[in-house]
Amino acid sequence: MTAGRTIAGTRVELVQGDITQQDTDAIVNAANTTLLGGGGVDGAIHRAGGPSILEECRRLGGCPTGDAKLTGAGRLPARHVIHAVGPVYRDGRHGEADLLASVYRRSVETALAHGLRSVAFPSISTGAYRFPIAEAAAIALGTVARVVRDRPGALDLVRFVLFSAPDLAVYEKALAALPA
Ligand code: AR6
Repeated sequence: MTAGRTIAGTRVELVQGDITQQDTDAIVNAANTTLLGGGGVDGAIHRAGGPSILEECRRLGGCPTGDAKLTGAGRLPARHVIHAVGPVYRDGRHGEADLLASVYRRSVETALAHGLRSVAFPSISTGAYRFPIAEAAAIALGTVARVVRDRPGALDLVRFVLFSAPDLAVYEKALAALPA
């Protein structure tokens, strides 16, 4: 079963799965400031997408934390990859929440700037970067809801792709808690 809500004309969907298999206009990569690859989502995307993504990333000259940059998607079913750099979580007192909100907002804005209509996100910063997932889910969904309300109907679909059933359950709870 797919959980979801429609917010200002945009379907916000939660699924358990693999981000590399999504056929949305763009998938979002949980990247680092070098944009030169890594483990987790980043490793999976470069492995499945092939070398053209890294070739494009090399020309981008990195990306600051809280921001996002777009490339093609190589052999992936998606058309584009939005490389988004979430914060490393230290203790919650180093601007982590603002930076996580920023990375979701900038990712959606990047999709809109390129005329894209559907985007799939992983749970940014909650793996290697250790952001506590309940707080991260509330920030992710709250930020996306705000951005789509500001641009009603500009996007058809925002899908969150959670790797595990427990992570999906956390996002379902956060989605249900969003104000109408
Ligand atoms: N599809 C969907 N979700 C996945 C997948 C997948 N194929 N693989 C892992 N996850 P992480 P971060 C989940 O570590 O915390 C890299 O080295 C995973 O279980 O990928 O933002 C980068 O280069 C977790 O819930 O991203 C950076 O250096 C979530 O995706 C650093 O890790 C995010 O985990 C970024 O760390």
